[in-house]
Amino acid sequence: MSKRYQNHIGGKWIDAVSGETFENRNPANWNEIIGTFPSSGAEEVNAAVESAREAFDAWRLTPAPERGDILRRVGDIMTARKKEIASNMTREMGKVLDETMGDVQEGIDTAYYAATEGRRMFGHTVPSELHNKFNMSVRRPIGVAGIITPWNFPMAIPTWKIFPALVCGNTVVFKPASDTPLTATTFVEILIEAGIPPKAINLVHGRGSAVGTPLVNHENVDLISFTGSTVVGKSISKSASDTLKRVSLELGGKNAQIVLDDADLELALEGVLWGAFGTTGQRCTATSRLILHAKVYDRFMEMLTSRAASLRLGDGLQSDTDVGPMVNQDQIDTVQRYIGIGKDEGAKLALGGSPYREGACADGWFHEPTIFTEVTPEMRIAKEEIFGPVLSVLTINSFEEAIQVLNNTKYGLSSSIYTNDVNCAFKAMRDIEAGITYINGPTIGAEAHMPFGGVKETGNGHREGGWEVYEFYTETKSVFVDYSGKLQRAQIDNY
Ligand code: UN1
Repeated sequence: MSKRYQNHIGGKWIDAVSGETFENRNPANWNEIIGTFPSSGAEEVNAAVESAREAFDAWRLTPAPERGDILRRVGDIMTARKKEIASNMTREMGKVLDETMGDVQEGIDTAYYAATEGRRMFGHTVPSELHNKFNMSVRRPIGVAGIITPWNFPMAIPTWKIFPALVCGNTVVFKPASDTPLTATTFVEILIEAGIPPKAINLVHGRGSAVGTPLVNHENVDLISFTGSTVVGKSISKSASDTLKRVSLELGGKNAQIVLDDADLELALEGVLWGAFGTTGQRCTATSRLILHAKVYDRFMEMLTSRAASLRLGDGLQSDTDVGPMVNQDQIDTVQRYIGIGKDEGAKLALGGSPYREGACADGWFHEPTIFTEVTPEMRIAKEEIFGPVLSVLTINSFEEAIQVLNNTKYGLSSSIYTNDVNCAFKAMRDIEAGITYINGPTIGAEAHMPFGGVKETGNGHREGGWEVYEFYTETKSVFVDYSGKLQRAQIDNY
């Protein structure tokens, strides 16, 4: 019998009102059921929001440094349990253990950053235009935060959102992806163990349409932070406008790595392999396009196809696995659909192209690393997010053309350029339309203390990570203290 997990609402672990559950399976072996989880809906969301609302006053009045101290303990517990949490994440969503270890570490780094933010939360003091008057701005929590997260970074992304929300004094209703409910459950258990007031952190499992939609529409939810597809992000943005919620959206990407003719090709090769096929390509920062200078095309493609062909597919818990499974059949279907589109558009399939079911991979959602060449900028496989192990290769003849091709997409999350020409590197930093640019590094490599997010249809202008995310989770109040003892009319009595 697989273990039955619960929601966390109103300070208690409880089933869905209907008693219905859904199964969570190991993508490397779909016969293994990780557990069953409550299929929740609007009723559970209402109870969770009520609980978060009830906990808000006491939590906002808890000194911010004390809130930060609790998050430090969260980081300590995550550190002690890092390997165990990572192993369960690999079982639940498939990526290799090294990567799930990194995912937990990203959460730990975020915890320690948030802990110290409790001692900053800077406001401003500025002079008043009047005599005997004092001006300052202070930061206030906003209220109940609705947090909706994806399955590809099942620990890092919830921590990017929930730690800043909490340290700023907000309370939380957390709706994790239904492919990674176990990691979310462990995370909430740790928050409570560390001392977050149980009613301040609510966890509601279930489908996006059943749980996410009522959360977004709820009039007592003050903000929504969402990471996922652009289609869902746009619909969240529309619905949330009815209640004028603050919304932060981290959406799709079509990230490219440029390799110029003066690049260190060995280095660029390691970068593109890690960027395109790490996490089985299921990252919003995955390298989905390689923009390759014609002068090094033949040499580099030979190096790339031979290395990519030798990547070992398998269970992410096996130490010799390079590439784990995709998360579920839907993702395989999407990738297969795009491979069909690429062929129809006239691109050449240079490697892979099929699901993989050999040997130990027979009962898992594996897919071959896939490379398309002869891709032109107008093809859909050059412009649309695929979210799988598929790399589209485009050829260019100059730096200027490379930038033009890179920018030819509606997304703008991450980007990379390999060159030893300092002038090209600086022009790339200036001209690439993306929230993140790596020079001589792959398109992935976020660090907890740097802002993370994108331009164009990748988001709505907010950033996760670093100092910037704290702006999103607080509201500014301007405070004026008049110690003159008389009415002073601004702009009138002083001019
Ligand atoms: C995402 O793909 O949703 O550096 C987040 C990176 C990762 C985070 C990616 N650590 O790209």
